[in-house]
Amino acid sequence: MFGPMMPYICPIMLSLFDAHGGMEALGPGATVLRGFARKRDVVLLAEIEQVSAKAPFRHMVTPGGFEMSVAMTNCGAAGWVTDRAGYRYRSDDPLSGKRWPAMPVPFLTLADEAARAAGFAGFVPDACLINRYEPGTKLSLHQDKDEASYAHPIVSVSLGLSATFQFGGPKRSDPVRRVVLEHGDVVVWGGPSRLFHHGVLTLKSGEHPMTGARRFNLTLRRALQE
Ligand code: MD3
Ligand code: FE
Repeated sequence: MFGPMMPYICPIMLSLFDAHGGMEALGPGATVLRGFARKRDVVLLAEIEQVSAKAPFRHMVTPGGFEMSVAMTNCGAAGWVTDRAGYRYRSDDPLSGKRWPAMPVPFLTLADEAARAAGFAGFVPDACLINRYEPGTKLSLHQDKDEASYAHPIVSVSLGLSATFQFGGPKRSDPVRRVVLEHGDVVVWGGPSRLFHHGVLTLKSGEHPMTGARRFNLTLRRALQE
């Protein structure tokens, strides 16, 4: 069957590699897994819909009093919020007073598999911030430092319209790299990169077949305990 001239393609290796279009190192401990979530897009978008039916997307206010252009909601035991009192995690949604919707199992599975592929085995997030971008919205350069420990990686999942992501260094003034993140791309930020500055440039107008004129980003974090 597989004679000397017959190339053999191992189906197990194939199933591993078609899960993503490749891996790129972005920085120390930061890895892009191209297309890692693409095959799960229908399920992930349905879960976003379910979460936002219970905890609607809203524009939060920064401690300085500015309304964020990106709309946000959360699922999991802890949800990231901002208002005039500051940035923090809360176990309840300030809009309803109820706990955030539970973390969907497909989010947990994806977080674990992506973190493992990037070299961080056993990642169990307790917080998922869901960001919704529309054309004209952006996220200014910042650090993620509201979590109890920085020992865990962060897993970020891009869905819908592409965006240009900015990734700097430990100082705000460090030079930034720009990376285009497309539908299905997953980035794992751990090690030294965990505290690097990052942001998303103003979303350009466009239409995505599954999300219309929108980009969604899941940011899976371990916020509460070590
Ligand atoms: C790099 N969200 O919600 S996640 C955020 O596309 C946030 O919505 C972006 O930054 C978005 O805080 C990007 C990617 C990300 C998350 C955490 C990081 C990049 C990071 C921590 C350190 C370095
Ligand atoms: Fe961030």
